[in-house]
Amino acid sequence: METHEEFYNTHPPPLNYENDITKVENFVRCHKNEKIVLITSGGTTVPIEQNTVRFVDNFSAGTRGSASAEYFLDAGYAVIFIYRSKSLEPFVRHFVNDSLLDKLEIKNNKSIQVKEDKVEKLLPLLKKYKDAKASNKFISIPFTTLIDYMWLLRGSCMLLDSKYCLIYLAAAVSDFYIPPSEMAEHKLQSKDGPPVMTLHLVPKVMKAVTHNWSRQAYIVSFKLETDSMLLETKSKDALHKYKHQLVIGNLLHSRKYNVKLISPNDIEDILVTDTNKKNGIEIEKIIVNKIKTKHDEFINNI
Ligand code: PAZ
Repeated sequence: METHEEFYNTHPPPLNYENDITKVENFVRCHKNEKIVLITSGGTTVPIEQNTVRFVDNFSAGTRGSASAEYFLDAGYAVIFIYRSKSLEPFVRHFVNDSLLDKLEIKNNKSIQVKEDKVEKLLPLLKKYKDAKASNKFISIPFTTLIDYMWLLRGSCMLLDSKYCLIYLAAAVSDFYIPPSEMAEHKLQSKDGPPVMTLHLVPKVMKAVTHNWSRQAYIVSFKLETDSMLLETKSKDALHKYKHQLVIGNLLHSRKYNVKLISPNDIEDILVTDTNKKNGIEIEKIIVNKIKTKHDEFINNI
């Protein structure tokens, strides 16, 4: 398998990379010696043509990452949100299922206002969002392809090498890709018959995060499985291999109400109860509160 160094040597950065990384650099400078979290969120695309019409994708909606971003802001963190373009974003996520236009009304044929019954939900979210932006506590940077993600991850992690930094790897990143040099240049044509292509393994960068790029930071990664029999073993293996401070194991179908927090000396099962659900408590709130405590202990070297 290709090493991560080989990967970066053979795949140039995306066009907007310099701009994006400068944005992260300025943000980190502004929050020196404050707690900062880098959140990755959503899936990655794997194009199958250079002029991309089609790509391989995955299920991730970005709920975990976008909800967690809101709770990290509540917990006092400055948040860098790196997300798959068009996946869920903090604050906006609360409105994706209902139309924005249905929340507005026209006043005197001249101006627009939010309908009275929608204000109760919209106002606190808008306030939190505006506060986060006004205090420069939140930036977001979109990516689309696996290669975009790989560059953003490395560039950002290299700027986050302090014990005050938390890296929260919630994105669902493809394990396979097609190098651009092996892709068809133009849209594949069905008249040419079923396409034959070889997917390559993406180099494992989880280890590089801890060992090369952000050695001082507190690192949390997620492990997704579909077979409950594998979850604990695979999460422990990941913890052992990558030496992250915490691995959070989750299963595809129960990920919204059950996760396992796996640290070197402890396994904690988190289950959102029916009462929690009724009160609108999301699992990310519980996860973020637990991580905040662990990160504080890490900073204070307890
Ligand atoms: O984005 P989402 O809320 O639909 O799903 C979250 C998740 C399952 C992608 C995340 O919790 C996770 O496990 N991410 C890592 C996946 C992996 O590479 O194993």
